[in-house]
Amino acid sequence: MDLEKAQSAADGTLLVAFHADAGFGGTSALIKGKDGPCDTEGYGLRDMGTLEGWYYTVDPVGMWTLQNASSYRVFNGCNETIMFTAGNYGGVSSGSRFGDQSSVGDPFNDQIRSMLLKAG
Ligand SMILES: [Ca+2]
Repeated sequence: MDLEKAQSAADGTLLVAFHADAGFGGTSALIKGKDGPCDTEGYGLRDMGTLEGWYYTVDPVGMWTLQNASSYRVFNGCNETIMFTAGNYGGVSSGSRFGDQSSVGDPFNDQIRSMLLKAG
């Protein structure tokens, strides 16, 4: 991460923290939004393989955490989330989940590839 991106990440609003293990364990990746807390329109993580255009910080293990996410916590109004097993909101949809998810369960375990987040 270059300095400019790091500064931007520091200024963003924390939306979601993904963890590699269930129960909010293992390595984590923090995703931050450019437009403040979640509202009813919310945010979309279209491609969790690249997160192009997003502010984010990850541990030294890097993007691996996102591809192996097994739990996540939500912040700043992003109470409602919908997971997808393919990019661009394709594949299997989880339907609306509310609040922190200590275990995303199959078929989403290690397979979240895109996500919608909003105020629910
Ligand atoms: Ca995992």
